[in-house]
Formats: sequence, structure tokens, C-alpha cells
Amino acid sequence: MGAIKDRFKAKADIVAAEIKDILKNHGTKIIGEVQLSQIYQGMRGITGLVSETSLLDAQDGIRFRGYSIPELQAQLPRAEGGSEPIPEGLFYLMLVGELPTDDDAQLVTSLWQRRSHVPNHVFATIEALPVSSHPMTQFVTGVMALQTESIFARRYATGMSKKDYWDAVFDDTMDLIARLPRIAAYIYRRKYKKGEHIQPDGLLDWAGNFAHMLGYEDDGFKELMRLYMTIHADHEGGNVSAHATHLVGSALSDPYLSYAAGMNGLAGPLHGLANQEVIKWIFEMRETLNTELPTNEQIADYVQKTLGEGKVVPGYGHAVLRRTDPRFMAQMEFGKKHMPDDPLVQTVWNVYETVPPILQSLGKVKNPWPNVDAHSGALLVHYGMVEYEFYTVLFAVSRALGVLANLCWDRALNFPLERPKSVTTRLVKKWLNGEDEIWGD
Ligand code: AMX
Repeated sequence: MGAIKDRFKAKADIVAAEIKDILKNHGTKIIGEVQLSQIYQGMRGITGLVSETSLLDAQDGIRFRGYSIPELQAQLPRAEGGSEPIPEGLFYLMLVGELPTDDDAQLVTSLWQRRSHVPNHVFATIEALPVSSHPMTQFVTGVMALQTESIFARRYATGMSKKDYWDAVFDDTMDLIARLPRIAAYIYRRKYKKGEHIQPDGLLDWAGNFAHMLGYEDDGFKELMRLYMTIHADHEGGNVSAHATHLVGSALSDPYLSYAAGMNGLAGPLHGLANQEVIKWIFEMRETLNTELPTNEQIADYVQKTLGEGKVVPGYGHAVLRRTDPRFMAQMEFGKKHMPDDPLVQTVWNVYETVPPILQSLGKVKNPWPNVDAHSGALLVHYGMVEYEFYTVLFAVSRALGVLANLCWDRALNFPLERPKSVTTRLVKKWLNGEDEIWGD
């Protein structure tokens, strides 16, 4: 672990000194205005966070440390014989800020292999839940049970210097990421495969081994997992899962508690649950229309029906993005390469041709284009993973890479407790009448 930890700390010390300098010389600069409407509308467009690992551009989509998804696909290390990037490389990039060599990525793989043991009480805790529990409920429960292993919590309880917080958070981060695939695969096999569990394969990379423990030995599925785990990892700091992890971590809750909080947010239908909603919506459409491959006209009618029922079209729209999500495009490329004739995948592409103009015509949808969730389910179904309630767990395993790399940075940069100001509508009304100030403590 030493080499990566040392490299991270050396980088973080440089950035900490830069931030100190920036704040000393420019700390009072005004960076924007806040309109009253923004505080009632989910704080959209208010810049209020620092997240070093990735940056979202409304037009170009996500960039991880400056690299776009196609650039990462070309430049990150791959598994032997594979053509997709391995998530270990992306994690290294987010953490250290530099593209890893093959050896660097291999080092991350071996660190995670060594730290992947999950204690029995975690499985026993999951077993205490009804099998019918949603996989995300089981997953977050498993993570909470694993919190007994937190090095940060233990060291904090015995008295740890503030300057060592980052070190304990780093150790927890590596342990937690290493163990998540085992917990997720356990839940999948418990819920859908009669509890027939599969032991880890110590020779495989992190995502390849995850695919193996889920029960999918197809090389195509392993490649899909590498791509999936890479593209879902991070989407700058303000989305619900990243922000919740950061917020809870700012109270010095350990990485297990913080990550679990973030994943409870990911489980919401407007966030990570959308991928299960998408495939459910397509399955229902195929059943209603009684065809495997609906025409664009049939899809258009079905979209109108969905909208008429007061529902959103899942997988379309975004709070920040204003174009087709490059993560959707990366999955579309994967589909074209591995399964161009699959009718479900073709339906996803036909929906892509049909939905944007309809959403555009509503006049209120700011982004009519597909997001990451519009595509992922169809690729998974192709390989036989039809249990769509499980999809958000895959998202959660991937999202650990971004939110936990961020937590390491939060502690290394000594970011303080997050505590924005809130107001009441009563105060707003008084302020509008000139009777009170809107700023308080
Ligand atoms: N279908 C129908 N209506 C939509 C829509 C969609 N896909 N996307 C947005 N709208 C509607 C909103 O409901 C809102 O209507 P209202 O004024 O009557 O309440 C209006 O358009 C304006 O919304 P917006 O500013 O464009 O979007 P937002 O920032 O408020 O919300 C999002 C963004 C993603 C929650 C929204 O587009 C949505 O609900 N999409 C479908 C669910 C989805 O795909 N979520 C996944 C997001 C990605 C992720 O986190 N994994």
C-alpha cells in the first residue's frame, strides 16, 4: 500500500499548499450570485463544493481529472486480452491525479485482492433480512455491518491527531472498495441464485472477479463490468450520492458510514434507481405492445402514454448535462461491438431516436437527451442478468471509487464540517418586506 499512499499524500500536500495560497490571496473574491428561486429549486447552479476527482461540463459531459471517457478508454490500463479500461486505473487517476502505468493499476488490483476478506457477521446480518428486501437495502445493510472494521472509527476513539485523519480514511477506503464486490455478489446469489455462492478468484482483476462471483464467466460480461465500473464511478461533487457521502464525511463519520449514506441517496428513483426503472419501462412497453421490437411510432405513442400518466421517461434528462451523456455513448459503442442484433439493445437505440423530440416539444424539459441509465440495463440483460432490481447495486459498487477517493481528498485537505444556511419562508417574506435580513448564522 505504501507507494500509492505516499504518492497520494505527496500530491495532497501540494494541493493543500495551493489552496492555502488561493484562499490567502483571493479568498474574498465573489464567484457568483444566488437568486431566491435557486434556494427553492434544489440549489441548481449554485457553486458551493470542491470535488477534485472529476468535473461535469453541461455540453461535453464528465471529465475525470481532465480526461473524457473516450480518452480514458484509450489511455487507461486494461485487463490481459481485454479492450476496456480497468476501474483500478480510474481509481488511481482520481486519487493520485495522474494516469497510472500498467504496474500502478496492477498494484491497486493486488492491494484490493489482499484486503477483500469480508467477516462472517456481515453475511449473517444480510441473512437476517427477508430475501424479498430490495438489493440496495441489503447492500447498505451489509456496508453498515462492515463498519465494525473501520480503522478510522477505531483510531478516532482512541485519540487520533487531526493530521492523521487522511491516513485512516485512506486505509478504510481501500478495505471498503476491496470488499464491496463480495458483498454485492453475495446479495445477488442469495436473492436470485438460491444462495449458491461463488468464492472469489484471486487471479482476476477487481471487476473481472466481481463478474465471476456474480456467476458470469463470459469474457464479454467481464469486459462490460470493467466498462460499467469505470463509467459510473464519479460525476463531480453535487449529485446526491457524492454530495451525501461528502456531507456525512464532513461530520468525521468514517468512510463506511459516509458511503452508506451516499448509497441510500443513490437508491432514489431520480438518481441511481433510474437504471432499473428504464428496463422495467421497456419490458412493460414490450408486453403492452406485444412485440419484442416496437416500431418508432409505437414507442412514440407509449412515451405519450407515460407522460399522460404524469410520469417521467426514465433514463432521459439530467440536472446538469445538456447533451447525450457520453456514458450512454460508451455503452452504445459497446453494444454495437458485442451485440448489434440484440432486439432489446436495438429498442434502446430506437427509444433514443424517438424520445428527445417528444421531450423537447414539452417545452419545459431542460435536457431531452439520454443519461447513463438509459442504456445499461439492456447490456446486462443480453448476458442474462435480467434481475433489474439489482442494477443499482452495480452502480453503487462503481460509485464507491469516486466518492471514496473524494473522501480521502476531503480529509487530506482538512475540509471542515459542511453547514450551509437555511431560511424559512416566513423569513423570506419578512426580507421581501424589508423587515429582516436573510443572512443569519
Ligand atoms: N420525462 C418527463 N419529464 C421530465 C423528464 C423526463 N425524462 N426530465 C425532466 N422532466 C420534467 C421535470 O419533471 C420537470 O417537470 P415539472 O416542472 O412539471 O416538475 C421539468 O421537466 C423540468 O425539469 P428539469 O429541470 O429538466 O430536470 P431536473 O433537473 O429537475 O431533474 C432529472 C433532472 C434527472 C431528475 C429528470 O430529468 C428526471 O426525472 N429524469 C428521469 C429520471 C432519470 O433518468 N434519472 C436519472 C438521472 C441520472 C442519474 O442520477 N443516474
